[in-house]
Amino acid sequence: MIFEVLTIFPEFIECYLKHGIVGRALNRGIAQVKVYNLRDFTTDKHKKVDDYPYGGGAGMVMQIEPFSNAIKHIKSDGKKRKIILLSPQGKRFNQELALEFTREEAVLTFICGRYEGIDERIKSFIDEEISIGDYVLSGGELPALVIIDSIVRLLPGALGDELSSEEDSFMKGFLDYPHYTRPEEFEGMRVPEILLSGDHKKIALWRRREALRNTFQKRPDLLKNLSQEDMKILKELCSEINKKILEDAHEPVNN
Ligand code: 9D3
Repeated sequence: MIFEVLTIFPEFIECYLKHGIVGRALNRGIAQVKVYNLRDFTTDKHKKVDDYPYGGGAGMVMQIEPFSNAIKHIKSDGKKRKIILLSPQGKRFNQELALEFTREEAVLTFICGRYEGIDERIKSFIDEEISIGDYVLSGGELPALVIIDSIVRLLPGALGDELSSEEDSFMKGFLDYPHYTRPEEFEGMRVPEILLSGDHKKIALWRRREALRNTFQKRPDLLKNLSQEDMKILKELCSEINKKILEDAHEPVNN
């Protein structure tokens, strides 16, 4: 899979992509990221990419010419591509969209803006507009990295043996279960006994239960289309929780 990023901060993109799972996947050739410096597509000696807004107001607006030059240059290889503008006004990115992009044949080209935004005429060059959520960032670079990271992890061979995507799909749509490593006891807090038992079936059931508990308590909006088995576990959890509430209500009060 081929990604391209057009930005005034190419080092920022390259730096992130060197490390971790994505860095390794790129080294293995599972995906490729080409980074383009917008300033290389300016024509004045100051490599200017922004100017004052027509109509006045605070801040600067990114000019259309460097983007136009860059996109024409990038497109000149004739490959099929999807040009994606990162913008707070875009369609909200999520895991489902990440999965859809893994099936994309075209090169994905991300356009990153800075300052107050890009001249509206950028719209004539783009195929999609994407946001990563409702919070204000300083530009499109982090969103481009977020999207590339989430897609590359899903590509076959990107996750090593230590992280099985089999497990990922087992827990798909749920929050995670709690994790523990050595020591067995830390400041009086013990690792749940079941995890030390070596009984893999019981451990799998416990993890599923705890994942369901986490999801039910923190993100009930994620609980839909539960299997019969999960529904049964959830009902047990609910009666356990209700039992605790009743017990607490019968505690003598201290007054
Ligand atoms: C403070 C400026 N804002 C006035 C209402 C508009 C604004 C312009 C440019 C807000 C953010 C940005 C820069 N952000 C992005 O380019 C961006 C972004 C984001 O800020 N949040 C979530 N997803 C994205 S994708 C691109």
